[in-house]
Amino acid sequence: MNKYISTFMTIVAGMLFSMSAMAYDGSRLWLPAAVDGRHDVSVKLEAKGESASIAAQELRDHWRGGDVVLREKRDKSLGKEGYRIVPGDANVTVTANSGIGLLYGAYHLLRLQSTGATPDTTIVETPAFDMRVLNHWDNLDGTIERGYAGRSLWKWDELPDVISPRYKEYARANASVGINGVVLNNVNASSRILSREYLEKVRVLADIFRPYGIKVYLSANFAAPMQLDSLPTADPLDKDVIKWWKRKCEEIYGLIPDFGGFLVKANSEGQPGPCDFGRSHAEGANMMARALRPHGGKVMWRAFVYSANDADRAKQAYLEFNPLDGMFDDNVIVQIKNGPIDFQPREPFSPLFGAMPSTPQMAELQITQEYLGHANHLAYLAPMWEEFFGWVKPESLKAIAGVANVGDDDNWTGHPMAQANWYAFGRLAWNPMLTSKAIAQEWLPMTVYETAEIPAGVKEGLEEMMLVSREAVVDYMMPLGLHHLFAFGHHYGPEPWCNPEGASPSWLPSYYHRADSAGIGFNRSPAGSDAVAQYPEPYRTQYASASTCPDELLLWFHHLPWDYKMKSGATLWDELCRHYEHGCNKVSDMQKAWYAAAPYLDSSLYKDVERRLATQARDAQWWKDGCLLYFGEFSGMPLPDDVTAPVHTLESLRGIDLGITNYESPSAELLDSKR
Ligand code: BDP
Repeated sequence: MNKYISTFMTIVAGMLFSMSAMAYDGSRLWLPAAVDGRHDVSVKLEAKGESASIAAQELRDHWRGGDVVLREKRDKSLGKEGYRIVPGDANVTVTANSGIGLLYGAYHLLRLQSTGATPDTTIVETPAFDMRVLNHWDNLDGTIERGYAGRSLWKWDELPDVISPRYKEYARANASVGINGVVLNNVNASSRILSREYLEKVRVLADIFRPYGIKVYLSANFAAPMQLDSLPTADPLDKDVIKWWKRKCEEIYGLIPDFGGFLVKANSEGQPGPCDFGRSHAEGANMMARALRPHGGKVMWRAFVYSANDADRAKQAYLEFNPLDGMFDDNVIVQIKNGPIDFQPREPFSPLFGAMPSTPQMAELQITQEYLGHANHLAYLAPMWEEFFGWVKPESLKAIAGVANVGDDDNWTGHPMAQANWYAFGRLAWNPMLTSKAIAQEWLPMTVYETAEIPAGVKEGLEEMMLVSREAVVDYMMPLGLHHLFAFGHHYGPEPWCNPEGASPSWLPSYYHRADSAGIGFNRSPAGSDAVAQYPEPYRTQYASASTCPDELLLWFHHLPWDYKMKSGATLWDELCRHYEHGCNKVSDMQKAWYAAAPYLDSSLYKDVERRLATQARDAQWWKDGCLLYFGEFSGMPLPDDVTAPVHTLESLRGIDLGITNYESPSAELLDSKR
């Protein structure tokens, strides 16, 4: 062991110890704790600029592993943001083409330190995607659509004069995982964000984020010229409209020279768009792209559309966008949700991926847990994203976006364990080949363990708890390819029966589960809606027949009789019941793993997660009872012997109305009072 590594190891132990002495409020995230003033590391900075200075300061404050040289040096293979770390006997050298590359390299070193690893071989890293973006669904009034961690971080009323220290902390957290773009506002966008008044505020945030390598983007309302400046139309071919966007872009770039561009939700769920004026999505996107082009900006144009051009909503985005392939300007990127419906606990990949070979595409993942138990349920999402990258090759994508789960709660994400999803999104955006296990093994010791002495069994228990959590949610909410069984509006609990007056059919659970006395599931086979035809081979053939369709997607693609014989030999009904039971059991395993870790965790963290796991366990039972009692009325079959009896009645569950909005997670007290 060389001198450098041995110093490193002694110091790591000391640092982990000092970390344990700090009170936990979750605000530290996975980053090193505050400076303890006990270090004597020399950091030699051979680079200019603010990002490089931040890199040097981070290491001076937190690195305990020996002397470091940060050097800016031309090296084509590293690109704009990559870095090389070379450990030597006397010091470790980080090289990059830019200050931001050095900053990423510095965070890499700190990550190694916090996970107890040593930089003993050369490390070369470059990001898989140039754009790694967080989409905030934050409204200008401080609410967050589908946000469960308090109110918006952006204090619009105080900006531009009052600057919250959290803006910088937020930028630092993003840079530490390689996120380099932030869309500040909701896709259901208020035009006001493009007014001069708000752009002055946005400028302040952009200035704070810039040294951390983060570009600011804005969600733009397509009708902004009408709403802000009373133009009679927002027709993308109208010359005054074209001029309006051109001027608006000039104004924006005058304030924010490295502005990233626009994210646009057009002609979707009531938002205005080019189709209102008889124009196509491509005509709308290109008009905005041309206004941005002279300044180097991009348009992220969402493909989340489902106007009824087919009876099956799962086919609609493809039908609308596939014919537009090749018609978009090259600074437009079509942003596609991972699945064809809407961020369900499990969906197959959207067939639009790969179906527009001449159009840059990006994936939109949802970090906030709109459909996975809000801030009440522990659901580590990296396994879901790993599954997605198993289907959709990262090389086929130009960029990646995640709908943020961040708010102004002290711990940023509501559920303390949901920080792992923000972290995992960033890490996967940088390197989509990382396994969810490897990411959990980084995040846990950086964030959760209190001492280096955690026994191996307990540590593995916590890793397992995270790794099984998403599948547990799938099992107790909607296994075997079922989807959208949620309560109306807030999407929290089970309401497979829900049928409010005036709702669009494709917002109703019965549209998706199609349960009747003959069976359950959505027939998307060639004999049904034939959505399978939109998939490339080998998936098309595989999904088309129930006998080859994987169990976990079976009822997504097939409507099958209750006594259909599954691959296991059990009937569909029995297997469905067992999945619900299994999901509930997994939550109690998660509770046990957490309990076993108690002596090694900060007590307030322990109690917070323990309380949320208890809510999750009760919710899992609610889901199981609600779904099995309801579907049982159609199947007419009894629960198999190995599945425990419900504790609720269907009647009582049908009567539950949580009375919450799109902006909140129900409290444990509310849930207890309703069930
Ligand atoms: C759905 C949400 C809704 C969003 C919409 C979108 O329920 O609040 O506005 O997606 O992505 O998941 O535009």
